[in-house]
Amino acid sequence: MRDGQAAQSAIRLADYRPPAFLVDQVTLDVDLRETGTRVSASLTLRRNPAPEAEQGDCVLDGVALTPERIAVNGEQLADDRWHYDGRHLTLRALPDQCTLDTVVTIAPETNTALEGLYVSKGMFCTQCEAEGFRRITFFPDRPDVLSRFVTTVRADKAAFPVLLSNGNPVARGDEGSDRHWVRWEDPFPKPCYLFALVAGDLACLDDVYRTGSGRDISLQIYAEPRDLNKLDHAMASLKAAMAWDEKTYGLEYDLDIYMIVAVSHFNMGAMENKGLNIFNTACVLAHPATTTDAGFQRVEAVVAHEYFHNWSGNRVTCRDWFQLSLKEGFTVFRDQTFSGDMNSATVKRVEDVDMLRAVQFAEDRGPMAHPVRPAEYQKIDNFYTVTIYEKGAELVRMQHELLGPEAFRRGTDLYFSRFDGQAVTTDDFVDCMEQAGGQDLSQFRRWYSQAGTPQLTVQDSYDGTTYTLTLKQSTPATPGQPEKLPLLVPVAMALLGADGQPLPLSADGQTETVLQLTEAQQQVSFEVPERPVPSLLRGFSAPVELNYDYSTEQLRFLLAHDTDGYCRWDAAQRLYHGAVQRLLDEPRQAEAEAAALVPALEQVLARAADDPAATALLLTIPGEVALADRLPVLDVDGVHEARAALVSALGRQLAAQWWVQVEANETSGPYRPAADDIGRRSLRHRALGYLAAAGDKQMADFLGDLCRNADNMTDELGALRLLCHYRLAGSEAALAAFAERWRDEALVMDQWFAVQASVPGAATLSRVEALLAHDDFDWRVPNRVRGLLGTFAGANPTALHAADGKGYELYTQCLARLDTVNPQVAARMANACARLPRLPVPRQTLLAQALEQLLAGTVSDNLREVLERILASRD
Ligand code: B3K
Ligand code: ZN
Repeated sequence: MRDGQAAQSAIRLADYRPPAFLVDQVTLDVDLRETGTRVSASLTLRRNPAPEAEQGDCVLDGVALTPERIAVNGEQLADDRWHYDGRHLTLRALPDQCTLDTVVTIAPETNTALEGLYVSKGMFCTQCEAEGFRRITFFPDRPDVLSRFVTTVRADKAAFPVLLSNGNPVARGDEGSDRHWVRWEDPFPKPCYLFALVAGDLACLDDVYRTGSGRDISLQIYAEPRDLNKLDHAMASLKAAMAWDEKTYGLEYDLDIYMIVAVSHFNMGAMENKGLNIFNTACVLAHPATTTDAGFQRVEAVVAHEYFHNWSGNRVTCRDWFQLSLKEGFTVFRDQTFSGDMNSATVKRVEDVDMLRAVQFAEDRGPMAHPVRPAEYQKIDNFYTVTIYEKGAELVRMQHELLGPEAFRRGTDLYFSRFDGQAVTTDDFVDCMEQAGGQDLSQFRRWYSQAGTPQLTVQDSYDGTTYTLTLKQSTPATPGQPEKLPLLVPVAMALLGADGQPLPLSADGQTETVLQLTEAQQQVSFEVPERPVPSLLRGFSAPVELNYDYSTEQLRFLLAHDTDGYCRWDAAQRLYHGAVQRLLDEPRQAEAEAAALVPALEQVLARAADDPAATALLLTIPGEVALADRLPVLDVDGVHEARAALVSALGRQLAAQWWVQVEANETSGPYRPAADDIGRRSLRHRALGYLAAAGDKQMADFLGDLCRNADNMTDELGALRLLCHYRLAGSEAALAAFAERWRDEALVMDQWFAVQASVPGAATLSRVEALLAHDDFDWRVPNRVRGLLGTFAGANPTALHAADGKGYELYTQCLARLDTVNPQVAARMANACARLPRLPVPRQTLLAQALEQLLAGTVSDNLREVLERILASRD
């Protein structure tokens, strides 16, 4: 086992106790060197007076540090007063108040795990959440220790002209002729996971934001000089997010300076370090020539997300990592609402729900299922999941809906004022909502502790005057949680009459209501003059799986008439699922299934100009992974064939209309990442996709031209993807030309790797192997690894699950290699195997063998936790 330690045992929420020692003040001095970087730290320690706090020695975290000096109140500590085992520094008989001085050396230059201090393309940067600060210096590395930081950064002047840390710069100076230093002071006490440091040769885009109260904030976005022209969108997004948070939550920025730095080696999207966000280049750089529409929208969302953390996360932080969703679920809810307000709220809602249902529901069904507030974990890095983030956001959304916007805002005001400067829990958040809304949310709290996707089964009857709905809820067992209790499930609904209009549900004429389901089974009745079509779970009012036996006619009716954008989209999804399901039994019926869909889709297309973005979503057939997830046993090949046949038949039968959309949605003028243009491009590419699937003879030329001549990356990459996916004439030449054009743009090349890894079929395995050996493939760059291996393992079922097990061999070999470089990314990528128990034999046996073999070798704690959970899920 690496790390030279026994397997990590579980950490439990039930064992939480406040820390034995608090740190009021931290003075850091970081002397950056090519080798032998030295960190001097001075901590003002104070024994925690809280009676329930841990007792005994002062134990600080510290991983891979080489101690050079340990002194208390200025005196070197005798050898028998301290012990360092490579993970913890134990200090014996420490006075209740003292100053601890430590000096350690660290090796950022060899840090490929990208936790703590590391080097990315010649610049120093940090990633401390969740437990990276312990790789920089000795410290109680837990979020409930809040300290004031003063940080001095020293480095070579020519190689690292820019030296940054949290807060405000307060002093700077030279050190001899070739080195310099800058001192930063952060006035806000913070947990050490929000510490950041950057040193590099960086260009900066400067701007100023004037807050509602009239303060001028200096905004600075740093990147490599060559990327200076790709920062405008991030800056505009940041200013929009600052204004939105003032308007929507009454929250203003607090420091005088807000900095963002783009780095190319980064384990996830971005990090909200106080006053000094560090971003994956993929989430900050944007330029029409190199960035797709989705990329532009991602930059806007992530810039906003990290900015919103300044209050939801930084000013009010988490007591322990079990409370991670306190900051992440709430902040995702905030960024989702922001993006909806900036673009189309309906389109954003559908995209978010689509992702939640495809990815989070799958997580809930598999071995990694866990509650929004987990009760235990081994490696917290493995719990930055869609459950914590996206399901957590749904829990906040439900509270917003249950309370209504005004009471919710009173609740957030109370939360931020009551807990400012504190480290708190999800229960503290719900307490504020309960108080502000005057509602008892005790049953609602079960959503935080109970894992799994609730099943909501609805039946109805009509006796000529009374329409009765019977609603049942149950949550399936998940690992470690065999029994589940009923939840408070808000079910927004309407009843549509034969003319497509919603019927009044009560004497006051109201046409939509929110049922609050609290029992395992409940009935509700409405007096209505005709048998209605129910429009259920409007806006996706709760993260549940709705089982109602809609007839095909009812679904077509909802698709044509429902005014709720989510329900319309869901009706289309149900129609597609139904068609694919039937094709699995009757593979030759694709033309007939398509023909049955055509009238409904023609209606959708007739209204396309009203909302191209929503139309594109309505016309999107679920992907292979989502389709297969509906089946008890994963039929990878069957789903691929059925889906491909249906798309191709729809392509042929609606060919004329697809061409109309291709013409009608060509955007004119220079590229704009604005919602209306983005919508038109997405509908146009949807239409092109159908035509390519149909084998339209003009497609190879049309797409080849588009790929060559496009003035924006959305068109260029969209065309390349279709050329490759359908292996059209000219696809290899297009790939070669694309690589030639974009060889120096890393983010574009990530897409070039991804496109090739996504081509369905076992033949892609040899392509992936070849790309692993490509000069531009680099195991140390997570974006590149995600582009190639993440796409192959996560989005290409017919390659990963190739019948002879070759996909599993390649994949587990890659995981083993990646784990030696970057355990966090390896563990995340291993989640692609979580569907193991639903694979048919012999695939299940082949994958299990490959995983067991991997586990038998040397693996990190991160990867081991995931592999063990997956293997244990097999019956
Ligand atoms: N808080 C960070 C995530 C840190 C992940 C550490 N493994 C980004 C975010 O959610 O804003
Ligand atoms: Zn976040």
